[in-house]
Formats: sequence, C-alpha cells, structure tokens
Amino acid sequence: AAPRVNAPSPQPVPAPGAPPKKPLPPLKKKNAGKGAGAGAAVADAGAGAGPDADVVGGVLVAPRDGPAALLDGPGENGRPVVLPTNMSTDMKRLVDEGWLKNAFNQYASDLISVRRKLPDPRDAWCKAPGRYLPNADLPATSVIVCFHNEAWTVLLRTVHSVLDRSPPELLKEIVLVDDFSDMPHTKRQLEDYMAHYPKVKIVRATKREGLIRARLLGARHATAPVLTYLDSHCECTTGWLEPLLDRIARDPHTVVCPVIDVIDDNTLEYHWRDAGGVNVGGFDWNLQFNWHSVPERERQRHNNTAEPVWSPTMAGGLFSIDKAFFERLGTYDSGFDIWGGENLELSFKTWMCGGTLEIVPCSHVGHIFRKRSPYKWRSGVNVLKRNSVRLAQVWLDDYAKYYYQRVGYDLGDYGDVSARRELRQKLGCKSFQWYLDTVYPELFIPGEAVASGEVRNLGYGSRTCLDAPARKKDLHKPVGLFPCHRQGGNQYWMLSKTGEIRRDDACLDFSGYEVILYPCHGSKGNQFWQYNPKTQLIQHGSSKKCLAISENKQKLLMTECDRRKENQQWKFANYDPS
Ligand code: UD2
Ligand code: MN
Repeated sequence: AAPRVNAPSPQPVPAPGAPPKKPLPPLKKKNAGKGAGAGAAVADAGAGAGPDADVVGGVLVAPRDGPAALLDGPGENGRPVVLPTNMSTDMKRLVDEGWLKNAFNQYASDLISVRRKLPDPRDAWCKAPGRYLPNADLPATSVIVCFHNEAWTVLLRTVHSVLDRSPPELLKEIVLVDDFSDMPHTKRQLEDYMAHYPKVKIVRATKREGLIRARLLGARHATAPVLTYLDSHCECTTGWLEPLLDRIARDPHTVVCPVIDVIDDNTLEYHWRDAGGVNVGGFDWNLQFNWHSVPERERQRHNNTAEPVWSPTMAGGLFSIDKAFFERLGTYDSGFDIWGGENLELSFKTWMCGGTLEIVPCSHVGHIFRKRSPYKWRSGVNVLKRNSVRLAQVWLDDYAKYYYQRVGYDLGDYGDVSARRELRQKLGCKSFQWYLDTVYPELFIPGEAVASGEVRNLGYGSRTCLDAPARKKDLHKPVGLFPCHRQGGNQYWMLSKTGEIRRDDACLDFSGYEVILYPCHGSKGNQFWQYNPKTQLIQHGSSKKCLAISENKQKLLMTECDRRKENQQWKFANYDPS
C-alpha cells in the first residue's frame, strides 16, 4: 500500500441511538434544544437522544455552539457528523460500503450539505486592509481538480467550495479531469449537474493516466495565467484564493501552497490550525514527504506567524503556480505514473531552478486525509519506487545513493530519463548540494553517519538483523528482529557521529524496559549508543547495558556486557569512523 500524506485526526464523539433507513435529505430549519451538546451532528432517529438533543427529520443535532447553530444541518460550520453505534444492519452495510469504496466515511459526507458553511480560520493579520494587491491587479486562475472514482458529494463539495469562496473575477474556470473513473455518477450525472455551472469544464481521460498525467491533461485545457491544483476531496475556506494569487502577482517564480487543514475521514469535521501551528514540508531518504514545524532560521525572517513561509517541499495536492513558470520548469515528468514523487520533483526544481516555494498561512483549504489508497494501482509494478528512482536519477546528483541504499540498490526498470536530464541542463539549475545547504539544512545526511545499512547480530548463525518500520505511527513500539535480507527498507539503519542508531527521524531509545523507536531528540541520554568495532558490542550510554538478541532470535535484549558472547556482537554495514 502507498504511504499516505497523513495528518493527525481527532477522536470521534460516539453517540447512541437508532439509525435512519437511508441517507437523509438536507435539513430544514428547526429550533429547539438547549444546545451545548457533544459538538456533533448525529444521524439518529431519536432513541437515546437526551434532553439536550434535537431530532430534526430523523437527524439528531447537538451542536456545541448553542441554539443558534441548530438552524443548520449536519456538519455545518465544519462540525462533525457522528453516526450512532447501534445502527440497523441496512445502514451498517451502507456505511461499510462507503468506507470500502472511498477509505473515508462517504455515508457521513452524504448527510452534509454540498455547500456547507465553514469557520473562517484566518489570522487577524490576514484581514488587515491593503494586505493584498487589489483583485484587479491579481491574475485569474484555472482551478484543476483531478479525480479517479471520487465520491459524489465529496467531489461536489470541492467544486462548490471553490465556486462559492473565490472572487468571480479571479476564478477563470474549474477544470474537472476525470481520470477514467468507472463509478456511475462520474458519467452523465456529472455532466448534467455541472451544466448549471458554466465555469466548470469536464475533461475525460480516455485511459487511466494516474494523477500526474491527469494534471498535465488539465493544464492543457486551462486558459488562465495561473494554475491552481486541488485534490478532489477538498473544501476551500473564505479568502483562500487572494493570498495565494497575491504572492504570484508579486513574483511569478513563487509557487504557493495553502495551509492544508484536516477534514476528518470519519466525521468530516473541519479542523484548522492557527498560524502559529503551521508546518512546512520536508522529506526523508526513502523519498517520502513529511511535515516539520517551521525551523528557527525561518521564524526569524518574520514579524508575524501569518506571513508566508519558505518550505523545502510541498505535500503535492494543493498549490498555485504561474502557468508560464510551470511550463518553463518542464511541468511534471510525464513518466511518473499513478501517484507519488511528483510533489518532490516540483519542489526540488522550483528551488533549484530559480523559484521559491512557500506555504501561505492566510490561505486555508481542507483535505480528507486517508489511511489507505482506495483505488487500483498498476499490477506487477512498484509505481512509487519507479517514480522515485526517476526523481533521484534526475535531481539528486550524488545524493541519489542514499535512496538506492534504502531500496537495496534494486532500481528496477525506470524507463528513459535523458530528456529530463537535458531539461535540467538547459535550465541551468543549481546542484542538489546547494538545495540541501541552502533550503533544507535540517535534513540528516546519511553520508555524515559512521555506518549505514543493516545491523547484523553475530549470534546463533549470524543471520539476524535489527528490523522495524520507522514511520510516525510506528514510533514508541519495540524494535524487532528479522532474518537479514539485504534489501534496505526496515533493516536500513544509520549510526550517527553523535551515537544515535537511527532511520530518518526515528532513534533507538532505551529507558529501562524495551528498546523502542522514539523521535530523535539529539541530546544523547537514552538515545546514546557506543559501538566498539573491536569487541563489536553496542553499549547503551545511560544504562551501560549491551544490546543482544534472545536465543530464539525473536527478541532484543539489554544485558550486562560480555564481549565473549556472540549474541552481543554486531556488525554495522559500511562502518567507517573516519
Ligand atoms: C498526496 C497529495 C496528492 C499527491 C500525492 C502524491 C495532498 C493533500 N495530497 O496524496 O495530491 O500529490 O500525495 O502523488 O497534498 N487521482 C487520479 N488518478 C489516479 C490516482 C489519483 O486522478 O490514478 C486523483 C485522486 O482522485 C485525488 C488526487 O489524484 O484527487 C490525489 O490522490 P490521493 O488523494 O489519493 O493522494 P493523497 O492525498 O494521499
Ligand atoms: Mn488527497
């Protein structure tokens, strides 16, 4: 499965009650209730509804904002929709189907107006008079939304949020690119619906292109000077567009991203972060995108947290770019298939070829972050790896090797990249070294490590390696063992000069119980390991114990150091302390 660009999601508020038979029509106004409920609109026929709750057309509304909010339907103002726990089997089947097809709660979405209101998440700084160039001086944009089998109400909500919250003079058109969907609603139904909205153009791919070529197809139909890309499960908030276009008007080499707020995949609640909580994009040597807080050196460039911040990379789905600049950069590598890597390609070349990449805290767009990919990928090819190898081949110079180590140097067939290399040559772009030094100095470079690769134990046949996934969600779990496979991946570790055993931002950490992965903190302590290449012991700094494996080769142990014991001896790949 694909790694996802995830953001933390909150806990849903459970509510009791019996379910309605089918998705309900939009609500009519109704007063009642004392309000101050669970902060959720609850689909419920009333059973179990307490005195604080209000049942409207079979739907129970329990808003947190008091009686005034009862004038609105489920999910209004970005509130969560919580389905009852004791659903009928019919309803449960519909809910499950929705999850299966979309990897989010489509049933909940279907209860919410496709034109629901959202809170205004902007900082006061953003609303100061004269903050942006007047609309007359801003370029218009084409908003391009690519989709493959998107849920109907989610797709419509994306489109309506753009139509409703963009100044008409700045929105030239919305280009909906259907990447060969086969859901019934993506056919005539979509055409008929959009016939009422003359700004919406529908473009259909004649075969499955993947999101990268679908975006290129959209660009060919766009007529405005600025392109704005959005995923097909987004909601734009008030004033989202002007701050983006303002940056491009001032300098067309600026590529801009809104703050991506989280629309909960289960309740569709809209969560926004204030300007102080804005993150910037980075990546790791697996060429995975990740989020970081704004680094200190960047904070110091600003007087206010709502000012646009430089970001080493973008998440990929939501951004605006001057069309001519995009074309000059050679748009995307059209050899990229389905999903992944294009965000780093565009990020690297924006910086390396004369542009800047910013996150604009005054612009907020929500996105449904999913935990898995709901649609079909290609069979028989590792699409993401192929895209990443193309990316590394063209843009990473000598640093490509750090990615190759991670995939065990097995590059597979990645096609022809000569045209992309020529493009880089022709544009006279800077080196990746320059990019790392100037734009992303925080990134840990494996070359600065004392050792990198597998960490092999010499006990019980010398076939056991340290093994653990190190994604965010795997942190705090014990580090495991597995037969050595020499393919990098979960067995790729680095020993840093400062005595960390790490992969990306995850460090081996021992606080007296089990050896776990923990975010690297850089202050030694429980993350300090001393490797002695002579004895081959790995001794833990604060506990003075040594890392060992159990006789069944299943478990890591921390024991009294004994250099005679093979199960305490380890071999680091590529050990070079110089
Ligand atoms: C993130 C980006 C996404 C893209 C991806 C890396 C955000 C919020 N999202 O993944 O835009 O950059 O990383 O490639 O930054 N789609 C197609 N055809 C396909 C597959 C997908 O049109 O074959 C559409 C899909 O319907 C959606 C968009 O492309 O609108 C992005 O796909 P996703 O939502 O599955 O990707 P996401 O958000 O996990
Ligand atoms: Mn998405």
